[in-house]
Amino acid sequence: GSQNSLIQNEKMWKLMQSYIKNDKETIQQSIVNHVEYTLAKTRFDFSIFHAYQAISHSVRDRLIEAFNDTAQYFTHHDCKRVYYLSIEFLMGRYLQNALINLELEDNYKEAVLELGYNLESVYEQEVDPALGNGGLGRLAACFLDSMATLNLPAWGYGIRYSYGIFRQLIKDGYQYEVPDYWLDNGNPWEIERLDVNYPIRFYGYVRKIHENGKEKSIWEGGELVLARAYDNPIPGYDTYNTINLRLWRSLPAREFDFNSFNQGDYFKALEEREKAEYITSVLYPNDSNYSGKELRLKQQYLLVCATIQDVIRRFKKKKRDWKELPEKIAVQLNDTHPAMAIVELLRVLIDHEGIEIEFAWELVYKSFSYTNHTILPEALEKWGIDLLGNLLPRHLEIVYIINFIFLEKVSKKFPNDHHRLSSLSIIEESNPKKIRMANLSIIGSHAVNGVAEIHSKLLTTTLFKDFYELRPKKFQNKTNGVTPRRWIRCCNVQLAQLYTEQLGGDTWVTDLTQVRCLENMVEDPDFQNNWQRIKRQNKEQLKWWVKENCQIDINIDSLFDVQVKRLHEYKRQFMNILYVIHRYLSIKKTPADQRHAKFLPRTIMFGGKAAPGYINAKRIIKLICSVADKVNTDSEIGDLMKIVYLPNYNVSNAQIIIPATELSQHISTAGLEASGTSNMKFVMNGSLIIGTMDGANVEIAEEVGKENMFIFGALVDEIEGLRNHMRNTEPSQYFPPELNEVLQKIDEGFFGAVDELRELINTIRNRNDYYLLGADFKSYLEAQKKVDECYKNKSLWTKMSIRNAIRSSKFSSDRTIQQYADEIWGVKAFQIPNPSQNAR
Ligand code: CGF
Repeated sequence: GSQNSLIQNEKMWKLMQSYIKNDKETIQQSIVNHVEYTLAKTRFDFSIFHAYQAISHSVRDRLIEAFNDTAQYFTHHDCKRVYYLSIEFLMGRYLQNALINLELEDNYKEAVLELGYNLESVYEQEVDPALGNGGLGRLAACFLDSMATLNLPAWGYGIRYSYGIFRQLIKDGYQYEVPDYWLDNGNPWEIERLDVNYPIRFYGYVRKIHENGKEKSIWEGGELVLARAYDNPIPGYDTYNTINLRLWRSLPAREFDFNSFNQGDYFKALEEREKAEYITSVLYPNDSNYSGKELRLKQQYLLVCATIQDVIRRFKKKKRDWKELPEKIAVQLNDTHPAMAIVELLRVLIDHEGIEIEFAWELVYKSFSYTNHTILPEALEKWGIDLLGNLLPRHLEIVYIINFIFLEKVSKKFPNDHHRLSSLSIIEESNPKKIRMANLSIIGSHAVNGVAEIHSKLLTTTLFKDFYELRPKKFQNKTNGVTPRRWIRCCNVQLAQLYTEQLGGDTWVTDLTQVRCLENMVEDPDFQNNWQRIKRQNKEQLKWWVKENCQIDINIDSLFDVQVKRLHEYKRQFMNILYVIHRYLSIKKTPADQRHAKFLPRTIMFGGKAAPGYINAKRIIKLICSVADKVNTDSEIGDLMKIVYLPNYNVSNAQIIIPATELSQHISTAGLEASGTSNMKFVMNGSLIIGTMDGANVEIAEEVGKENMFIFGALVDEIEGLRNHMRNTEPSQYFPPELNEVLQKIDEGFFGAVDELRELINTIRNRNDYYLLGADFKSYLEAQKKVDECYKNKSLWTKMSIRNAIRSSKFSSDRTIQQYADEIWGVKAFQIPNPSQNAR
């Protein structure tokens, strides 16, 4: 209502209440207005990129209307809100997604065409905002799309890095990392909030004072910086609701230190201020790997501190009792990176609001929940107490208090169980001592979840076993999901059309279970033909992409076999390329006139970034590229086999790669891939999976049927036994002969780069094959054989492909988010009424 409106002028208020129209002429006029007045361009200085900018600004205007209305609606209804805290959001391009979610793509296509532009080419102008490393950040992005679509009163909070994940160049088989200054040409999708700035303190000391017979802690001194808000509207699909991703950027604090400016060294004093901007300047390029750098901790604390201030300000807008806090907020920690929020909220409640610690702790505990994404030891965050105590002295004190209270309770339940106490403690008694962020997250949360059944099970039986025994009900599973908007509707337009035609409408986009109804079409020859036609067109598109970006001609009739994901030893790209070498050697051994009868043509594509400091991952890239060089130039092989390293794998090229894939590889050592999410995207787009019983593959098998996948390899319960066997056996005996032969070839220098490739193969020889390539190789070969057999039978393959896609509805992030909302957050949907016929 307008009762509290700060806008007193009737006329202005009335004008603000009208909406932009979406007819062709109005759209065209708004684009041209932006060309003239936002970009100040003339006809002599105009490119398609400027067209992209103007179009985006006109879409943004429409987003902002919905965004403002949604925010007001939530406030008006005083809804319980979800805050999704994540150090990464891997959003991908906005324009197409925004138009599709706003249901304006057709209008814009037509409007823009008349102005001389093809909308698809305009899409290509956008930089891919890549503020994340891989699965974890992309999951956060899919979740935002689902939260908006499900009308949940939710906001994401993250960091506005000036440099996203590096751009990967491949030269002479090596990865080069180029800084990704993605803001070079501005960013039409964000709204800078000049008036939303929060002070953030680092370092300093804690002073104790006594007030009314009580001790009080005051954290002061040190350095202050500001965190400024940048809002990124997130439209839901088939709803007017538009939520927000609020990203923080660090800036120098306004109140500067007169003293230092007075010392005469004006430039030195300015330099100090520049340092503040550095905090949010770059995303750490590690996936599933922890880096204990002070700057990283500063990033985490900046995110947490600004967010908690924002959350509390919103809570306090209305006069109410603190006990209502957990009824009004649910804070989800996407992994442990934002876990300091637990301590920060507690600190604010006790030090600033004067709340007793027991009560404050109850409020915190009920408000927070934590998602774990990995059991890899190298990924678990542990901050040295020196580093933490220096940067955040009051927080370290509070961690000790939390730990003390917690361990006291534990020792009452388990007296004299020192082993248990030390495993549950937040403090690791190493030298130097460390703060275990996972323990802090579990203790400070009322719910803890893993990201796939098998992973959640492993958490309660291994990594968090002792916590589970303490409070079994706290532990849940929330199998990951991906948004069908971006991963079907946007990236596979033809498949989306086929679904819409067959199902007589497009409501499947928000209810993916509907595509299951197509089960009765699996045997239909027309449907199969359509299916094949779509796959072929998508393959055609990827073929052009490869030609353009890799200068390699690939055979459209070959099987497109793809492994794209971060480079990591546990993901076993290494095993894949070793198999490829085996296949190559087998072809070479076959007499030339029999080769085509015996081998099916395959194009094997790899893609993914290696963390800049991860030497073995980089060696794997080198091996892949060396083998590619050899094979692709071998005239005896021709188009029986091509190997491609797809450079700079990111969200926008994933949108081309995934719909074109026929076989995708998800072949991690069992127990090590928490879930995987690209496996879901591939299946949704009709790719078959060759994979191990790991992560979400297990549940994919349950849904689509094992007979429609190529499952191989050791099961998670067999891993320990196999490792022992491996350690006690000579590699030459334990490796199958096919593998020995391949390793021998590399060792001989057949693929060049012999020194570094020897280093690489030594990581699995000498009884240290930790990821068990040797143990799984044989069954991998067999699975590959089955792939070839199935692919020979085109109709069989097509049917399997259809079954994969139409049985994948469980893996929509709408299902995942509904479960979070019901089982962890306790929040309801609030759908804002569509304001007018005009608006849509
Ligand atoms: O999170 C991951 C991915 N690497 O970002 N983990 N982390 N940390 C897991 O390894 C994936 O298996 C998982 O799908 C993803 C999102 O939960």
